[in-house]
Amino acid sequence: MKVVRSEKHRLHFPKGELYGGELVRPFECPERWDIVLEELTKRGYEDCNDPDEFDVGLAQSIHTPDFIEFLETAWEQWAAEGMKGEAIPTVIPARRMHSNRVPKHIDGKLGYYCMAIETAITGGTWEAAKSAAACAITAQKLVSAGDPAFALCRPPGHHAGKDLYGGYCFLNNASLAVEGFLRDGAGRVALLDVDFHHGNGSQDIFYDRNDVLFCSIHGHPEDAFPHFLGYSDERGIGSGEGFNRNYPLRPNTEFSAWNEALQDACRHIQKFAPDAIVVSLGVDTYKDDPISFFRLESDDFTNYGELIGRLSVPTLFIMEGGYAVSEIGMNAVNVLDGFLSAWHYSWIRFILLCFSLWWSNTST
Ligand code: OKP
Ligand code: ZN
Repeated sequence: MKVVRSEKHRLHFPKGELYGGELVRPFECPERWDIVLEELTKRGYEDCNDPDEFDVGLAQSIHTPDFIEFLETAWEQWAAEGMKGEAIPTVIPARRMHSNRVPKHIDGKLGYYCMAIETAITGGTWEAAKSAAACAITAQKLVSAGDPAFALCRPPGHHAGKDLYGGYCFLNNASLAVEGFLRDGAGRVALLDVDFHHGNGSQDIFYDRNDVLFCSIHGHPEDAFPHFLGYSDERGIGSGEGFNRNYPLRPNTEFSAWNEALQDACRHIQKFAPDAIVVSLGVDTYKDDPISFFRLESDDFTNYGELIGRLSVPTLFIMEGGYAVSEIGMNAVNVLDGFLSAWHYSWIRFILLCFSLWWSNTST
């Protein structure tokens, strides 16, 4: 399995995240990336630094052009207004206000495009977001060429919608990869989101489509961020009906119950018979995650990686969340190790099957 990553992620690191009424050091920090890379190196994963260029055309097929332009210019506009801090909205189009007119002033624009205001935009944010998206697409190409891959994306992406940023996300890296697979000839792609938080952005992007099956296992929106999406009755719309599956789970969910949800998702993925699977890999399901409430242990990550590997479908892993920083490397790479053990095993089985067919042919 090859790893694609970019040092440019460091260009995005706001000083403040609005949390508990205070501006705290963001949970989504560069050390997360360092620790995952360190663990990958330790366990002998092949490192491909430097992704290809960011593909704007592809990005425009999942995000609106006005949103992309906003991300590109937000910091400039904010700075031009003489604002002293990092760019955070203060006004959001709530019920019965216009939510379809893009305001001219940057304060209005930020509110228009934002889904959660903990996420500040800084001078380096756009470059970093593009580099994460580029990693996802470069890794997708490796998978299309026949090898499983891991994109060590930072900032993450699954909360970013067609024209929404927030929840630490700007461009939806996993959805871009899905679109990349389809563009390169896949007929159907499954997007499996195992991050603790509901992938509202990915759901938004593919909600009316039947060529992408989206499955997400996450903290129940009654109890957890992003609070306004992720219920089990959200099943897709129009021809997308039945191609969106949410598994909201309650506080203190242990691996056994979590794994049942994953097994159900895997059954649906199998029935869907995708040409590729993209996994939104957040490891904030870990028991000691500081902002989440599931109870997975480090070994459980290996275990469910195997389950994904047994699907025997070309698979791309995209890094999303995980905020127990010192354990993020172990947990994320456990999933990859588990996947690879099952993946290799399924190839051995396949070769043995071919051999036994050949043997029974020649011996009769
Ligand atoms: C991004 B990803 C909890 C506040 C939650 C935002 C969390 C974004 C998670 N009190 N703040 O899905 O890991
Ligand atoms: Zn998360």
